[in-house]
Order: sequence, then C-alpha cells, then structure tokens
Amino acid sequence: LDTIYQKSPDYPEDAKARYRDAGLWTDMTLGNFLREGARRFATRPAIVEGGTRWSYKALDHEVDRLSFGLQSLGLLKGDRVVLQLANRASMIMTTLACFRLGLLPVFALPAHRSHELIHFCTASGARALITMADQVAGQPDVDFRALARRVIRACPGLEHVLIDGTPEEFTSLDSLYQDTPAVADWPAVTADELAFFQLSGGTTGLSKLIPRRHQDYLYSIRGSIEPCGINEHTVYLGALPLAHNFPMSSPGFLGVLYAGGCVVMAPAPTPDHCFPLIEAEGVTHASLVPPLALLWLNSLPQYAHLDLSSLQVLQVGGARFSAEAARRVRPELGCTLQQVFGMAEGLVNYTRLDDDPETIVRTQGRPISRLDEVRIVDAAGRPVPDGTPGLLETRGPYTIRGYFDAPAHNEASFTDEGFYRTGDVVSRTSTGYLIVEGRDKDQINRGGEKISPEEVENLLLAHPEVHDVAVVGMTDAYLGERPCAFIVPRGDATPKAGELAQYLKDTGLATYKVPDRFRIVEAFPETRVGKVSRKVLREQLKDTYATPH
Ligand code: J2J
Repeated sequence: LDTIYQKSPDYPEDAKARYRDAGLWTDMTLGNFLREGARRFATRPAIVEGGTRWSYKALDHEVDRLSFGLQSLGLLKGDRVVLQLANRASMIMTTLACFRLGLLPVFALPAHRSHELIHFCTASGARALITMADQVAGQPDVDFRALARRVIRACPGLEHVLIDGTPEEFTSLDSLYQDTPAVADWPAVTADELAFFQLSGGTTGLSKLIPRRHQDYLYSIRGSIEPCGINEHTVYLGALPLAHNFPMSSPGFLGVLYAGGCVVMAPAPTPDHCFPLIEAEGVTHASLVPPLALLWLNSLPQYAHLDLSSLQVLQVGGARFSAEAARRVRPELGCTLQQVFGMAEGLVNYTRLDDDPETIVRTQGRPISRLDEVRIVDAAGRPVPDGTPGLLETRGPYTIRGYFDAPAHNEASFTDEGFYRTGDVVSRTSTGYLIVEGRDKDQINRGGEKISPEEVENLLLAHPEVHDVAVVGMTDAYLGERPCAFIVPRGDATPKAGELAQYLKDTGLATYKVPDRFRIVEAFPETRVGKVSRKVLREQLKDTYATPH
C-alpha cells in the first residue's frame, strides 16, 4: 500500500492546511456519510430501480451486507478493484461498500472492453474485477464474462472476478450480500486517505489513473449541492453511465445521496427509457452530454402525451453544448439549463440556476469554489486579458496534483506551482464565467467520450497492412467530433475500412474509439519540423463537414 501512496501525488502541506482551515475539507469519508443519511433520512427513498425502492436505512444496511461479503473474500483495505457495472442499485452499493472497506475502486465504463480493462487491472495492480452478466448490461451483443476471461489471462495478479447477474464459473455479486454481525467491524479509513481512481480521457496513449482522496472529492460533491439546487426533495435521473465523474459527483448520485434525495436508475439515457421515468417518478434533475440533450429535445413531439413538468434542471456537460441548442432547453423542455464544464482531474464549473438567460446559454459556468484558482495563459505562460482565448490552468481544493504512477507525464501536465494544465482553450467573461473555445491537447471528444488518438494509432500500427497512421477528429453535427484514421498502407497492401475497424474491435478496443472513417493516403502532410500535421489533415476533412447522422 505504501507504494500506491508514493505513486499518488498529494497536495502540499500548506495547501492542505488552507483547505482545512477554510472548512472545505472535513473528517467525513465517502464510506461513512451515508451513516448520517440513514439517521436523518431514514425511511425516505434513496434509490429506485424498476419497481424496487431502497430507503436510506435499507441502502445503508445493504452496503454493510455487501461490505461483509467483500471482506470475507479476503479483500483488504488498499486493494484495487476494477468496477464495471451498469446503472443499477448494485453499482451504487458496490461503490459505497468499497469506500466503506477502504478498497480502491477503479471506475471503468460499461463501454470499455478487454483492451481497457487489462490496462486498468495492470496499471492499478487490481486484485478483483467486478463486472456484469450480459442480461444486466443492456448490451446484448457484448459478452462481459468473455471479456473477463481475456483479462484474467493477461493479468496474473487478478484473484477474483465477481459478476452482477448469472456468474457462470465466477462468483456472483449477489451472493456477497451477507448478514453482518451486530457490530460491523470495518477498517478505519480517514479522510486524507486515497478513495478511488477515476480515469483520464488520455492524451498520450492509455488512460491515466486519477487518484482521488476522500476529503477533496467530498468537498467537490458538497460544493455542488447548492449550485445545482439539490435537497431531500431532489429526484435525480441516473441516465449517463454512473461511473463517469459527471453523474458521480457533479452533483451526481453521490451528491444527491449526500443531500437526502432519491436516485432513479435509467437503464439507458434515451427518451424511450427516460421520459416515462421522469413522469412516473417525478424526476427533478437529470444530467446529459450534448448529443443526448439534442436527442431529448428532438424527440419531445413524439412524447407529448407524457407529463415531464416535474423536471426542474437539465445539466449538460462533457463537451461543448452549442448556444443554439442551449437556447431551446427552457422553452421546449420547460426547465432550467445548467451548463457543466468539469473534468475527472478536478475543477468543475457550473452556470448558476438563477443566472440571466444569456449567461446560461453562452457560458460554461464558473468554478464551484472561491479557492479554485483559474489562470488563462498564452503559449509562453503569460496571463491573457478577459475575453481573449488562452490555455486554462487550475489548482484548487479538489484538483489533483498529479496522475498515478506517471512522473514524466506529470512533469508536462502540471506546472511547478502545481497547476493542472487542462489543455482546454477558454476565455473568461468580465463576470468570471468561462467559455470553452477549443482545445490544445491531442484528444478527440466524441459527444463527451474522450479518445486518445495515440492509443488508436498504436493499435493500428501493429496491423500488417498499415505503414503509418494518424487519427484526427472530424467535425460532426450531432456528436461534435468523430475519429477519422488516415492510413498510409504498407507496400502494395490495400487495407479496407471495414477490416481495420473489425481488427480494432478484435483487439478489445472500446467501440466508441474505433474510427468512423478510414482514409487511405500515400503520405502525410508535414509541419515545418517534419511532424505529421494533424491540422492539415483536419482541414482535409472539412469538405466532409456537417454530414448529419
Ligand atoms: C466543453 N468541453 C467540456 C463543456 C467537459 C462534470 C462535467 C463534465 C466532466 C467531464 C466531469 C465540457 N464544454 N461543458 O468530469 O465532473 C471537456 C474538456 C475537459 C474534459 C474533461 C464533470 N465539459 N469538457 O467531461 O474527465 O475538454 O470530465 O477538459 O470526461 O471534457 O473530461 P472528463
């Protein structure tokens, strides 16, 4: 465990003292905040899944039962556990049980495949993988237990595979809900300890692990409750994959449970699942990425028979939401739009619910905390004036000081004073709100899902018919961007797009990272210093702009 801490950069002592003295960091942990909830909100509903409801007391009890089962497997405080679960109550219970035991979850997404899972297990040194059976995943074409078998072969350190649903040769997660002794005896976990790993979008190949601690993460959650208007009457729709930082903490299911509200599980984020749930459960808050928000808006006419009037706040974030689309939310959905510009590394910006309509439509909000430090600088690191686009750098009470086990990468991604170089190009308004203008990092944002071109390129370079490859983002009316691969074939080979896409899927790469288009070229345009010019490649794609899907 010591080495895990050595590889997880911490805040310097003076910063810790400042955040504690300001009352932002407290002694509470992610494993015990629900204890107080079980007392204060006892019989109020905490989670709804299909026809089943759990009160706060029942949820707290289930978390204890599962903690007992996980402990009896021999899992110990500090052990890493890769979690890949669907939006079900079991996802929340498993997460909270890990927190309670001091196990360190690594939050994989249901969209991840063996390539990603193997990396998460290897990089974290995981002892357990918790995933699901096909029936509960809502992805009929994916066999998650087969993925687990592939992961086991590649990761000798993995001792346990637990399955939500029919386990086949593995252990059933359900079987671990065991009756606890009268007094549960969980390891002591303190607020300054590591709590879990989120995943970075990745700019240099594989995703980096983001080490988060109890005190900073709980502050980001607590600090989100007021700007998002969350209280015990909130009914939050869990529509995006809950392992993502946005629906987990901004305010996400953790924020809603902290405040005594109710989390309603949506099996998928599409209108056919979500709209009936909004009506039936009186959903007040939902969070979406921009393409889904557009889909919701465009689908409204077909659902005119449903009463969606309970919806008060629609949060949209993860990628740029166009002002035109943003303008439609209030008149068409009848609720307040909240733009959310956040990152799993820390900093989260919200438009405030009582901001004037132009601020809500045109900006991506302002930071949670007065102690969030935001710097917007030019390429030489000099601050730019308000209204001028520049590189966003940030430091604050819930922004990490470094990725896990990545000293060389941290050297580039953090300044000497500990500011995180977000790679986002933003401008600041005179009122301190941020507008996301673009990006200066090698990443593709496919409707909120982040893709590292280098990761896809490295896999394609191993293909026998590929000599060289460059993956760039092409503008897309619906998703914002989609990945496109430019390929220089090897010798006389004539690789086909369909085969290359299938090849990538067979390597176990998540489908959302597979390029939507492959272009065969003779050579790449080069910059003056002889590097592949991604800018020119992107420009070559401009003639294929605005093909709506
Ligand atoms: C433009 N780009 C945005 C926005 C994120 C809340 C909300 C989102 C995330 C998230 C999150 C954007 N407009 N409104 O963790 O807690 C892009 C930026 C940013 C990157 C972070 C949260 N909101 N982005 O999206 O770690 O480029 O977190 O640096 O997945 O998404 O991605 P991620």
